[in-house]
Amino acid sequence: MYETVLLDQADGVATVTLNRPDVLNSFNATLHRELEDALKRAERDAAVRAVVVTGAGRAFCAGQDLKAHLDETEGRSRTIAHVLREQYNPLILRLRNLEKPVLAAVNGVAAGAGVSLAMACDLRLASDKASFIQAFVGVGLIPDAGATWFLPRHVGLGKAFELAFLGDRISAGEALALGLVNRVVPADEFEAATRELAGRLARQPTRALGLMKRAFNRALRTDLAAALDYEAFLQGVAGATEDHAEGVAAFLQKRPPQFKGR
Ligand code: T3D
Repeated sequence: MYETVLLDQADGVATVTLNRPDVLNSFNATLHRELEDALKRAERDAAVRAVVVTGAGRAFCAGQDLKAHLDETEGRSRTIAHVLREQYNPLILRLRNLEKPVLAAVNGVAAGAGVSLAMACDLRLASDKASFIQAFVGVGLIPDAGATWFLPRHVGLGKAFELAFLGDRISAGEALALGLVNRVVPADEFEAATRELAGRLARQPTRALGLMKRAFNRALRTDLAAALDYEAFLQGVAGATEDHAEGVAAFLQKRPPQFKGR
């Protein structure tokens, strides 16, 4: 269906694989277009209740394709801003606003906007072969694709400065200690662990998870009173779902709930 993305769907999970392994799944315009389209499909398909973003081969994503960039654009300093506005920023916002759980399965190295992509997902599961680099400084750029927003929130301001200023490669274990990833698993268990976690997410009450995402997104930019008010509003929506009724019935009947995602 696509040239640079694989889209697979099973058991309520859509897996979107960046598929440019020869260039460590770095972004060109085609990958941007196809990734957007794949995410849009996953968002609209009611049978999809969790989304996994991962990379083919040994890398997760090495950020912007530094070779393709020169071929695809003219007038470089002007077009970097253009590429960010036209390609990266909509992608990051799509991920943050997608009202289904999105898991980054970080199979290998993530660099530059590749780290931003992982940070824009809701959860990050890393292989112990994964590593993370704020590679921007190495090419004289600033962290982008949301990195200035996500990174200090995940690791704190002091560590964000260190990672951004020095551009050092950190291991999956260090990323876990910093709170940049949720879990690290051995490489030979990574696919099974990804399937297991994504499957669990897909069996949760999907509407409630989507509303939680909306609430967290909003709470990051409001005060407590506004967050409380918005929680009350969204809880009214969650409370009217079939999954809420099922959760309460299952509790009272002392059985596991069977959520349907509606
Ligand atoms: O439009 C804009 O510019 C704005 C957006 C900017 C967002 C950004 O992401 S800026 C940051 C761009 N990314 C980088 O600077 C990372 C560049 N890559 C690396 O530093 C290293 O490749 C890694 C640390 C990620 C991995 O190192 P290693 O030693 O495991 O692999 P390698 O040998 O460097 O790379 C393997 C191949 O992938 C190699 O090709 P070759 O020599 O086998 O033909 C290499 O050139 C290619 N590759 C890796 N990263 C990129 C890439 N090709 C194009 N673009 C890349 N980003």
